[in-house]
Amino acid sequence: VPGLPEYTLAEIKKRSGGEEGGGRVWVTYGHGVYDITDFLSLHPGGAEKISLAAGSALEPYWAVFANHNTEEVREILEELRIGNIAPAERNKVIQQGPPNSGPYASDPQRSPVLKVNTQTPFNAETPSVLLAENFATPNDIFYVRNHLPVPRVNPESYRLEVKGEGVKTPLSLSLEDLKTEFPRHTVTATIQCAGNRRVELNRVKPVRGIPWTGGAIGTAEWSGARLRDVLLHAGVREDKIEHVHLEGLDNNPLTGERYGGSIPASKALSPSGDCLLAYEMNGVDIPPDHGYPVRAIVPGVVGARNVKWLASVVASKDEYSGFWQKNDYKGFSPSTDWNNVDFSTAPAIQELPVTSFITSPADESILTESSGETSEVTLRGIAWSGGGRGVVRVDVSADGGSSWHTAEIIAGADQPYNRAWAWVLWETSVPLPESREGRVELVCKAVDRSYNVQPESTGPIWNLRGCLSNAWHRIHVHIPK
Ligand code: MTE
Ligand code: MO
Repeated sequence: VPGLPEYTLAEIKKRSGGEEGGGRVWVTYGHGVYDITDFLSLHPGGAEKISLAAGSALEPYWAVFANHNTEEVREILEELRIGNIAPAERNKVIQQGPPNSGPYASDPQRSPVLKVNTQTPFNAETPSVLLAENFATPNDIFYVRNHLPVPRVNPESYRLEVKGEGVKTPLSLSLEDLKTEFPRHTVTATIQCAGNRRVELNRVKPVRGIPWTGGAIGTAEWSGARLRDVLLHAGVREDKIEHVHLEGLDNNPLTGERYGGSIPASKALSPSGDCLLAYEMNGVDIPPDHGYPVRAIVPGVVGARNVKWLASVVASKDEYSGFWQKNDYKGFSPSTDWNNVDFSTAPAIQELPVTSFITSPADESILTESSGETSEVTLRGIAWSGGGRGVVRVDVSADGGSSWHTAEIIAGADQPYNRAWAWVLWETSVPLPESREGRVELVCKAVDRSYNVQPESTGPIWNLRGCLSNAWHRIHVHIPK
């Protein structure tokens, strides 16, 4: 559109939100610049979701929420146009690129929708307000937890080694072998990082680790060969092994140490364990960040054992001896500190405990009179438990836990007994207390199939490494007087 003012990308960022922006929200689409401030409260998906794009391009959001890219939506947008992107900047890629040099230079491009914690290695989470938008998390916005540079693997020369004292016939499988010699099996499973919700522990006392909020969790439909089938094909000696090692191709550029871990042999071999050597994520090749061409899927087990870029599977009497199995990803008493911690005294985390999380409204958001939100509030979220236990109930309270409302499970309720690998999505409306103040606390807690419940507060589960943070989730909303 000629005749409109031109803005650089930096200016657009500056003018959007914050004090300098004077509370306005600008976004770009194509070459256009749009002031969407007055549209925020009209957005059918709620102001908090559209606000994620503030100061940046809409395309990456529309790539994951494809229902937006319609004539009608583009027309609404065009009415809000205030300018054009400066010509010199029009071809800037709307992805997050890796560094130009160094060990991380061949990392892939990523969607700017991801909330980045560290660039090298790349660690980024799904914005929590988007978590419960889809039962299967779109690949582009699935959280990424990398310890090392992403290995770039040639699918032609790729081999998966299956070996160890516990197999009679070691195998060296190509990607094609894996796809054609073993039945294809599909599992919908949630993966969660041991450190998800670590920030909540940090508020008690500082912990070491990436300060994940609630978005280091995601659900996908994974397809591949069953780990059990492959181990049986290799003539596994079931009674001779205790552990199955899973080692990745990614390695430390300085020490050469590879990422790896192990799982109990009983889990790997169980016909109802559903462990996969997966080559597809949500119906496409596993993307580079998530383990192309093959990753282990160990449903119900902490993210750390779902080893990506899988190089080898080793059947063994012993647990894997690498750093991430033996000296990390373990839980300790709140009184254990870095001076007295002895990692050999605690078992490696495998199955994760029950958790739940309110994804909407966003923490500290303001409820509006116009949307009828000030007498009751609609909450939405996710809940999940490890070990296939599944979630049987989610309770929500607007009065600090004196009274509870049981939420409706809106997706994922129907999962097999003891094989409920995926989260549930839930929703409920809760009346707000009569005598409410300006700021109201909303909490949720889930109950799993074993009737395990979440702890009420974070203090008693605090641990120096910030793992296993699963207390009642608490958010605050503001109600205008
Ligand atoms: N596998 C390899 N090879 N290297 C890694 O750094 N990170 C682990 C696990 N598998 C990791 C890995 C951790 S800690 C988690 S939480 C999950 O992968 C994250 O999987 P995602 O990046 O696909 O979400
Ligand atoms: Mo993790």
